[in-house]
Amino acid sequence: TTMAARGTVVFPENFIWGAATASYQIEGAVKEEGRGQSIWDTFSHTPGKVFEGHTGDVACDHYHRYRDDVALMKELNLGAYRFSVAWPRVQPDGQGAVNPAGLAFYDRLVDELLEHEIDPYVTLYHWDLPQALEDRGGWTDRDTAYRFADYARAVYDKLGDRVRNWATLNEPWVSAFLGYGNGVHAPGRTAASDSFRASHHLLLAHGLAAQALRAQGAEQIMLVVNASPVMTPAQVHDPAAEASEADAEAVRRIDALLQGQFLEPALRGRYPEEVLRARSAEGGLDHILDGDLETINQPIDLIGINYYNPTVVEAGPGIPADAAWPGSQDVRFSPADAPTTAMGWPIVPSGLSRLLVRLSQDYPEVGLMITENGAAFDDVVVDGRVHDPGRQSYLEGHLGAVHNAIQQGADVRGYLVWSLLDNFEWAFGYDKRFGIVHVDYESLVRTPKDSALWYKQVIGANGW
Ligand code: PNW
Repeated sequence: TTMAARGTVVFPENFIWGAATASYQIEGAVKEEGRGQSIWDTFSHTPGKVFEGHTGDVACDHYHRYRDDVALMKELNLGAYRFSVAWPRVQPDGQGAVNPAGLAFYDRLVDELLEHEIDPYVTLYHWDLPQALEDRGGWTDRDTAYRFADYARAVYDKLGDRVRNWATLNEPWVSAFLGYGNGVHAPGRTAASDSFRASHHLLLAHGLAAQALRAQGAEQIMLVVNASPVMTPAQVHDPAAEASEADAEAVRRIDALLQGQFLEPALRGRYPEEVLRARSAEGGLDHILDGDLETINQPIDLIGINYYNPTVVEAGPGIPADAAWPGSQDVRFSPADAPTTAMGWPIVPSGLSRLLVRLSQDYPEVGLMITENGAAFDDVVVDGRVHDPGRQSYLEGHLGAVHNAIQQGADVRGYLVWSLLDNFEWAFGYDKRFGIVHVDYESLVRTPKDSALWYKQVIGANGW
C-alpha cells in the first residue's frame, strides 16, 4: 500500500521507481550453458587493464542467485528493474543460430520479475560484444550493426510477449570513445578514426534494432546516453555566469561530442557541425553512407539518461589531448568546486535539473527516464549494517533535482538507481561500490545499505 508523502517532495502519480544493473557487471557464470566470450572477458583477463586483475568470472553470481535478487528487489519496493542481456549468451559468436540455454536465463528472469510485479526494462547492449565480432573489426566494422539487429530480433522473439520496455544501446559514447579512443575500456583500441567509425556504426545498430523492435510490436523503445550538462567552472554554481568566447566554444564542442553526436542523429537525423568537423579531421566521413541518417532517425519513445556529474571545461590551449575527445587539444577539463564521490566525481545535483529541463525542451516529442544515477563510496559492513550517509544524501539531492525539473515542466517518467548491487565497476574492478545493496565478494552475501532502506521508504511514500 502506498501512503502519500508528508513532506514537500511528492512525485507524480505513476512515477516509476527502480534500479539498474548490467550483465557483465553482475552475472558471473561466464562459461556456463554455452555462453561465448565477450570483449570484456578478453580485456579483464589481459594483465594491466583492470584494477588488480579483477574479472567478471564470478562477479555477484547473479546468474545463479537471480531468484534471491528478485526477492530482494521486491523487499525494497522496486517497481522496475533494468538489466542487460549478454549478447554472447544468446549468440556465442555474435551471429547465426541462437543458443536456447542462454536465452532461457533471461526468460526465467523476466518471469520471476513479473511474478513479483516488477516491470522489466531490457537493455540489449551494455558493452559485452561477442569477441568473435571484435575479431572481425568490432564496432569499426559496419557489419556489426546488422548483426546487432539480428540479435535484437532474436531476443524480442523470446521475451517480447512479456517485456514492454526496450533499450537498444547503453551509452554509445563510452563504447566508442573509451573502447576505441582512449582504450580504457574493452576492446582497448586507441585510434580517433576508429572511435568515430565505432560511434557511427553503434548509431546505425540503434536505428536498425529500433526498426526491428518496432516492426515486431515493441511498446517503448529508448536509447540510453551518458548525458551530462557541459559548463565552465563559474557556471557550476551560477548557470548564468558569463563565459569568454573561447570558453563558450570549448563548451559547445564537448557538448556536441558527448550528446549531440548521438541525440541529433537519433532524433533529428543529422550530425552536429562540430562533430562533422572533428570527424573530417580524423579519418574522414566515408563510413557515413547515403541513407544512414534516415535509418538512425527512427521514432523512439524515451531517452534514457545516465547522469553522474556535470562536465566542466574551459579553453586551455596546449593541453595534451585525451584520446576520448578527438580534436579537443585546446580544451581543459577542470574540477568543479564541489565535494566528490569515491570515483572523484563532483556531486552537483543541480546539473541534473538543468540537463533534464534542456533535453525536454530540445526533444519535446520523447519522454525522459533516469536509467542510471548513483554514487560510489567506500562502504563497510559493521554488525550487519552498512551506514552510507554519503550515498543517501547523493540520492536525495538528485531525486530532489529530478523533482525540481518536473516542476519546471520536464517530462521525466521515472528513476532507476545505479546500482542494485555492488558490482564489477569496469576498469576499477570491485574496488568501487555503487550498490544500494552491499555484496561481500568472499561469501557473496547481500546486505541492504541504509540508503536502500531509505529508498524503500521513498518509493512507498512516492516522495518524502
Ligand atoms: C556507466 N566516463 O559507466 C555505466 O553505464 C555503468 O555500467 C557504470 O557502472 C556506471 O556508469 C558507473 O561508472 C560510465 O568515464 C563509465 O565518462 C565511465 C564514464 C561514464 C559512464
